[in-house]
Parts: sequence; C-alpha cells; structure tokens
Amino acid sequence: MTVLKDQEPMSRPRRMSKGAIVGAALAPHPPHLVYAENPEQNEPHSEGGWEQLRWGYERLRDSLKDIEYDVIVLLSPHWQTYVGTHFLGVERFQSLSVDPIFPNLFRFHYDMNVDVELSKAIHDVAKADGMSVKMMENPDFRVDYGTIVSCHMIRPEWDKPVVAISSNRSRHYYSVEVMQEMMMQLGESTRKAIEASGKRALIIASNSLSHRHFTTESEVPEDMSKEHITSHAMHLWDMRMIELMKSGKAQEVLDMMPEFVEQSIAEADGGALTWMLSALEIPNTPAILHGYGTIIGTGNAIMEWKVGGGDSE
Ligand code: 2X7
Ligand code: FE2
Repeated sequence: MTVLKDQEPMSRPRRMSKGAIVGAALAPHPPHLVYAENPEQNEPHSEGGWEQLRWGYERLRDSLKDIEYDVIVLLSPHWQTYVGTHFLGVERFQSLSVDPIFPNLFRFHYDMNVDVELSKAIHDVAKADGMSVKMMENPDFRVDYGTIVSCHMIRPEWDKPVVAISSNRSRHYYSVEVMQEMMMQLGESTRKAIEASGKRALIIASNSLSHRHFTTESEVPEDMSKEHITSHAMHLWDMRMIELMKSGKAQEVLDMMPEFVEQSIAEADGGALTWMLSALEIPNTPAILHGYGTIIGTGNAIMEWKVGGGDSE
C-alpha cells in the first residue's frame, strides 16, 4: 500500500509523455523568399516578389499555430555529405550565411539553437539500425542556407531549437534507388528516436520540386514579369507530384521518384522528401497545398501533412 505523507494532497500520478511527430511539411528554401521578406537579419533589400509562395508560407505558419511543438527536425539538400549522414551537434550556431550563387540576395545573420540531445538520439538510433552517421561538432561550422531559409520561413521568431540533418549524396555515388533505400531507413530511425525522446517534433523536408534553373538573373531579381517555369515538362511534373501528395498517395510519390528526379532534375534527389514520408510511415492522408510558385524557373510547393499528435500531459 502506498503511504502518503501527512497533509500531502493526493496528486494524479504523472504520466511519462510519449514523443511524437506532430506535424510535417514540404518547405522549399530558395533564398529569394527571405530576400523578398526583408527581415532585419538579411543585408540586401528588396521590393518584395514571389508573393504566391510567401502567402503560402503565411498560410502554413497560420496552420502550424494550432500545433504545439518543441523542436523542428529538418533535412536540407544544401548540407551535402559524402560519407554518411551528419547531424548538427553544437548547442548554438551564430554566423553570416552567404548564398554562393545569389550573394546579391542572401547575406543572412543567423543565430540558431540546436536540440543536441535529440540530434544525438536520432544519430544513435540510425547507427544502431546500421546506417553510417556522424555528429558534426565543429563550433565554427557554417550552417547551410537551405536549413536557414526553411527555418526562417516556418518560424521567423527563431524561438524553437532545430535538429539539422545532412543530405548524403548517395544518389550521386549510386542511384536514386539507393538514396531512397537509405532515406527510408533514416526516416524510420528518426521516428523511433523522436517517439523515445518524449518530444513533440515538426519534421521538414526542405526542397524544391522541379529544379531546372534559368542561368541568368533578370536585372531586378524581384521583377515578377520575368518569373515562370523553365518548361512545360517541368510544370507537368510538378503538377503530377502535387496531385499525388494532395490525394494522399505517398507510396506513388516514392515509386515515381527515380523518374521524377531524372526527368525534372528534382531537388528531392537529396532525400529530404523520401526521408519525411518514411518518418510519417508513408501517409495516405491528403497533404494540404498552401502554395505553389516558381523561383528563377524552379518549381516550389509548400505542403503540410496533418498528423495526430503525441500523448502529452
Ligand atoms: O536552393 C535554391 C533552390 N532550391 C531553388 C531556386 C533558387 C535558388 O536556390
Ligand atoms: Fe535548393
């Protein structure tokens, strides 16, 4: 029999809360979006532009207001690693991020907190599951602009810690099929680690869809009279993939991935979308399309998967 101390009120036993993925999104990262928003952290100044996508991000942020989450877990194709998958492993990164192709648009002073505990937990589970992984513990490491742009557009307050995961370039060493196999495993390991952590995580695939760029920039980058998809074929691919996601056909997205990557130079080649769909156990719930638009000719969709949330107190 439990003996209560004198006068101590009987309290409800505390339940250990179970961690969960509580939301997920496809959140592309062209630096043009941050440039067009004119946040104080970015040095260049714009007259706006790419509103269709920025309004899409507004709708995503609004929708995420209903979800309580502790951490953003994100995979970016611009942190490219060639031996295994890497995880940020330092509590705080502060520096200047300059886009190597668009330094005229993106010179961003970032200050990012990392959830090293969860980062290490995902690393450890992935390692136990047979993956090649590494913690990135260099405090002078420069965080890639893909991670920074998606984080900023999702949460401009920068008040949530991040787990950033690198993109292993297995597609380039091997094939899209090998990339998919690895990302399916990484997604499962990510889900298991989040569930064991007791934390509520928002998971983000940071990538564009079709990815054929124009090779020259217009004189005024935000001149929207010059912005359109690079070809009809790219448009058709984007619409096909969006339709599949909107109708809850994640398995078909995965089945079509090799063809999609080859034919539309899709940025999903970095594995982010496959990883996220795997972490969500290949959802058959329809994704919500918050916005679609082109950026210097590439196709970009902002999509959200609503997920039943964890068992928290
Ligand atoms: O990283 C990007 C991208 N994914 C698409 C368009 C333009 C710039 O950067
Ligand atoms: Fe990109």
